[in-house]
Amino acid sequence: MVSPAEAIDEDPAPGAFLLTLTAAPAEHVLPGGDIVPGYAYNGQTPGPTIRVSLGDTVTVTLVNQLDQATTVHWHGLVVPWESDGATWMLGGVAPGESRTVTFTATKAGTFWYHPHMNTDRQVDAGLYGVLIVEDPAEPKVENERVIVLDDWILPEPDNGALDSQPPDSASPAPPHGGDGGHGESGAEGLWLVNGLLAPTVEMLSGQSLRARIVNVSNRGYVLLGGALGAQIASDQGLLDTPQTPETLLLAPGDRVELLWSLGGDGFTVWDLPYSHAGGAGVGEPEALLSVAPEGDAAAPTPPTFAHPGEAVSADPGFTTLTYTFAGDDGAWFINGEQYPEVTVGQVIAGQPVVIEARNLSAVEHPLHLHGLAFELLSLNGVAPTARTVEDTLNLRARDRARLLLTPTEPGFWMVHCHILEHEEGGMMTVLEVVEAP
Ligand SMILES: [Cu+2]
Repeated sequence: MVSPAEAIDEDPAPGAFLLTLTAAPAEHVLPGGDIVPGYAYNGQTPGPTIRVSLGDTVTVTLVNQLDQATTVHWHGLVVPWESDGATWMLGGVAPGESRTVTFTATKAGTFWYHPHMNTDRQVDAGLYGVLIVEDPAEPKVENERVIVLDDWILPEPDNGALDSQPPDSASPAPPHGGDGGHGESGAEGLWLVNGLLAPTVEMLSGQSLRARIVNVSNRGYVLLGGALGAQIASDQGLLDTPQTPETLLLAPGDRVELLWSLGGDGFTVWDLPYSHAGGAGVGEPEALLSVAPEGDAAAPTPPTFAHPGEAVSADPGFTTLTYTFAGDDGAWFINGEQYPEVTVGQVIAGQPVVIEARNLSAVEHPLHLHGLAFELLSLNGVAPTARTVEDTLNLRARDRARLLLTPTEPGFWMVHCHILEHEEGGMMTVLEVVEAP
């Protein structure tokens, strides 16, 4: 399995990355050969991986060849708010139109991009891609794979029901949206890895591989298990302290980076049964991908990254904002409101903010903040064992999380659930960052 094809920089000058990103109808070829209508960026799903260096100026012209308005959002990056792809006060890019946005890559890590309009349908239709910001100071790893996880409902071989389903002309819906075969939140799907079913990653023994894993599913959770190796990064780049987790939950929107240093033995990464209600999940583990080293060289010493090593911050004790997630199928709320009829919160750039997020509903919600990375101070009163900086945090039923952040970029930022059907169902609000007086 290879990584998705990378975007080619249209500006040869160093320090600047220029890209034309065209959203257009496309046909997806599923494992087994079925072809389903959908959307794609530059003709590919996942879209072209945008790879830039820390400090680069990134300029992207979004060309809309869809039959509906769209935008592109840079998930996890702090960008000028007008470039963020949210539709608050700006609206979308109409069919046949284009819009150029620019930002500076200020944080190294694995990020992704996707539309922020009719989001559940457009992402489901295949509009998503990965954005990597490289820090030139980081050690080079011999191998790297961008690993995009999306869950699809594959057509039944004998009835072709999905083939015969005419696409909704306003928003084609490929057979997406299950829960990776696990959980109780809907139809059964299968996890595809870069569009492939249980692919094999080939590499040489005696080498290391940096796996940049992104869950782009609308609402599918994946519980990674198996020989995961070292976790070196999460949503917002390198961890303060590398971890060796036995399992890793990736909620919709989450990213993780793993480092695999292999001898002659291969291994499989599994999607383990996961229960959205707590306790043990039901079902069998499913193979997500396998790694098959060639040769029998000894496992190398993994490269060493300069993890910052900062300790978990002390809770300053005040609460700036509270976000209460509530609702059930059909109506989803933050603080009793539904987007766009929301109260716009306000915080000041450069001043510490503590957000308390509570999930009063019976289902999980991955909280996502635009333009604002946050440190998890505590979950249900318990501080994490290691400092973790995220932009997407899963809230289980009844969870209460406290988050610390210092806004840097003035503007209007979306705060929402990254289960895209919940977000489109109103579970989204706006936080304004104003300049210090
Ligand atoms: Cu939700």
